[in-house]
Amino acid sequence: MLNYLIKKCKNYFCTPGEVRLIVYGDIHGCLNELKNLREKIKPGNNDIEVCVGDIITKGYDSIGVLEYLMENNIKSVLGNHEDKILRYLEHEKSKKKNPMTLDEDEKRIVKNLKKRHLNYLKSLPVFFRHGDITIVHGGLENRVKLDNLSKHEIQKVLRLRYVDDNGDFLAKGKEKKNYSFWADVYDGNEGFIVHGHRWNKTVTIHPQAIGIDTGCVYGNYLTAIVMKNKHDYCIIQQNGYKK
Ligand SMILES: [Mn+2]
Repeated sequence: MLNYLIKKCKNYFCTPGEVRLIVYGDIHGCLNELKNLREKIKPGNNDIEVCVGDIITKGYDSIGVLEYLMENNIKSVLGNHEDKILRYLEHEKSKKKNPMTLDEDEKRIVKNLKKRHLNYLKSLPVFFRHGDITIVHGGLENRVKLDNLSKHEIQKVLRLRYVDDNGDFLAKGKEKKNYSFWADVYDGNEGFIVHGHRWNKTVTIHPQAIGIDTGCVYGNYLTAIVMKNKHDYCIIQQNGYKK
């Protein structure tokens, strides 16, 4: 399937005036890989570029990625890693001891975060819709409606991997006997979903969703999906970060 998509891509040109939705998988601070991937795609003025979240942490240049996304008018949805930094900073405002702890990398990010970076992070939405395509970081339970998310449901959208046989969220490590990857049972009621969060060696194609986190920060690939619509898209990849 993937080979077919890549072959199909060889003659993939953007005709003038056409709008393409370009979605990037989890970048995790891998600035050069993002630049190289965009060099291959050559986004046009009409294209809309959106990241699936987890643009920062783990990689070598999180602040550089934020700066680059802002400079190039690239949007993102919120990932669990951006959310963690934002929640940590909210706790810092209070006089009580911060209940959250950060690793060294996260501490460095917080230290170097300028006001404009913070504003960008605060502006990230939980989901992004473009026609019948929806972008979220983690995933969606069938009964959940994106336009009416509770605080608790937002956390699940950022983190969802597996659901039980009732279609309910299972926390990481809590997978029971009869569980499914959410996208394998997703009914499409909130559009065709492009997501990240659970990385895989290859893009994962589901009936009503596609997963594009291919573990760039773990040395695999950074993936972009270039979409004209949910039936007409191609996958473009860049080698991941090698230590
Ligand atoms: Mn994630």
